[in-house]
Amino acid sequence: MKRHSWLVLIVLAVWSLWAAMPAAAQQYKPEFKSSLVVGPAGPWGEAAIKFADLLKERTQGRINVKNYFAGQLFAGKQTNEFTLLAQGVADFALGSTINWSPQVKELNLFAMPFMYPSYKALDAVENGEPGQKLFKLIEAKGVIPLAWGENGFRQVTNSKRPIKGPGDLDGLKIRVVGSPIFIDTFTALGANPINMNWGDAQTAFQQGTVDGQENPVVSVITPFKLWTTQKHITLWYYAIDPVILAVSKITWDSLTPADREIVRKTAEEVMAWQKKGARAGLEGSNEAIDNLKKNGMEVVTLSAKDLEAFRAKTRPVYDKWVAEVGPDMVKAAEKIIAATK
Ligand code: X2X
Repeated sequence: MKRHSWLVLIVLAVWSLWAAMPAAAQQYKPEFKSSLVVGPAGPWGEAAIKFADLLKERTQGRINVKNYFAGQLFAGKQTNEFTLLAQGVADFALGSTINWSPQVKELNLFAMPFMYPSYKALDAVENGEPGQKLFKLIEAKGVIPLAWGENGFRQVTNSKRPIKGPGDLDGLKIRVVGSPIFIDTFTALGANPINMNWGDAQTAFQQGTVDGQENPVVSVITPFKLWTTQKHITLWYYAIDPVILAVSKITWDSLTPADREIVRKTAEEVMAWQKKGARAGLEGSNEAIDNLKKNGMEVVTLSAKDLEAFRAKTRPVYDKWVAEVGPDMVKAAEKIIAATK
């Protein structure tokens, strides 16, 4: 053999050894970016911190996740978060299904007005066939979902008046996420929905350019101290908002199988803890609601008859969105929910 061929052989041999070496021995990038709409306070942000800490510890620092809170990573619209994740601009995200529903329209299953009567119904849908199908749909778009978590049941607040029936929403400017089902729902209720990022909404409440908003009590209303701008809250449980901890497929593929296992297990563990946190003071206790009152909010609770009036007004929105989400998926969820009643 010529000297030249020997050289080629040696290079090939060294290269194949390197390629076969477990990636753990190779270097991952020094920082994995994780996106969040909210800040570090409350169960949502706290879970992101816990996830990053545990991953670092369990991988001896190989996987170093940095949380970019308050939408720092997407800069533009919060409804772009899923796209950034699919592109690998964000490695991880702990994101709301609402923000991802423009890209994965089946996720609107959780925003169908007045669909979920209880946590039990929600859990059954997430853990059942619809939940599994949603994870597959997300994965097909380049994002690996790791575990369900929760923002919570969304309640409406405003600075103007108590909302006891659909008529009370007439003309109120309500900030909503830029996901079309919310525009439809609030339009049907006679309100004036305004699409805005969560970060911008804080200024709008302070300046009074919008009157109200809708978000869960423990995960958002409390950590953001919305009582400083919003006097009234109505507990109407009109939509549920799961969050999902997910990783970009690009990032996932760069990890060793052993590290993937650590990531998945840690995500499941942290998100089970997160879900409990999102329900604390709401389920089996009134603590979270009492705390709103203590901070000066006036709380409206609704009778079954009051709720029916809201449901009737938004029925055409529900019917329209059955087609968007997919009739089979909605039917499967309706069946599961009926069985939990
Ligand atoms: O923007 C919102 O309302 C929030 C924080 O709940 C979501 O990210 C959907």
